Amino acid sequence: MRDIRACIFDLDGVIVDTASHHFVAWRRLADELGVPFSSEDNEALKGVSRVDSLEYILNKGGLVLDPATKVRLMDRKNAHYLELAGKTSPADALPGVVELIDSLKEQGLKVALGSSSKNAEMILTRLNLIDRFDALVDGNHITLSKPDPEVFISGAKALDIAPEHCLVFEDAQSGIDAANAGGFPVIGIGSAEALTKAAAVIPGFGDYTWDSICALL
Ligand code: B16
Ligand code: MG
Repeated sequence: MRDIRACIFDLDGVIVDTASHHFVAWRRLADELGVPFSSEDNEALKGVSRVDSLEYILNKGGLVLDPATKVRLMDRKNAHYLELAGKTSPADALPGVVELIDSLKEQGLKVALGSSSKNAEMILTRLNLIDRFDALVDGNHITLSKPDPEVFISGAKALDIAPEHCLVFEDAQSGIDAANAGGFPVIGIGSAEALTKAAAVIPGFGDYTWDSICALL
């Protein structure tokens, strides 16, 4: 059995389903640019930073834009995203996640956030969960986007716990790849067809206790 001393949670798709808001907001921007944007494109953008997501859409459409226009487009996408995600409330936490975090804390494990999102603190605050985290690393603190392991390595450093003892929960392939690159054990949240190279993939936390998650490692 692995010696897990902390868990690092991704935000979008693991703690709350804001991925659907990102999808709606990126699709509206892509429509305005005349670039097709499918749910497969959205899957590829999960865990990917705002700027890299815009570059993906521009590349797909063969569009070359100046830096100021790119900033304007990202601001517009984010404003639309905030209209949708700004209504997040504690009831939006995904099934089982609050219970899992509480049971980790009761057992003396540390809990950190490892998200690419620059809106992570706002969302955690709206979920009423921010005080439960021992460390927060998000898109405002990192220079390299997942699949680079920077976000998780920073989280482990903030907790002062080695990566091998920090279990990552991730819904995006880019995040699973980031965890593996940093030497973290990782559990995928979603479908085993969409996610590869995780120690295990579970559909969500609803049917799992901490003990049953440990048994998967
Ligand atoms: P923002 P995560 C990621 O969050 C999302 O999965 C991804 O779709 C989004 O583009 C990225 O955050 C940046 O978000 O525009 O809010 O800074 O899954 O790493 O928690
Ligand atoms: Mg995610």
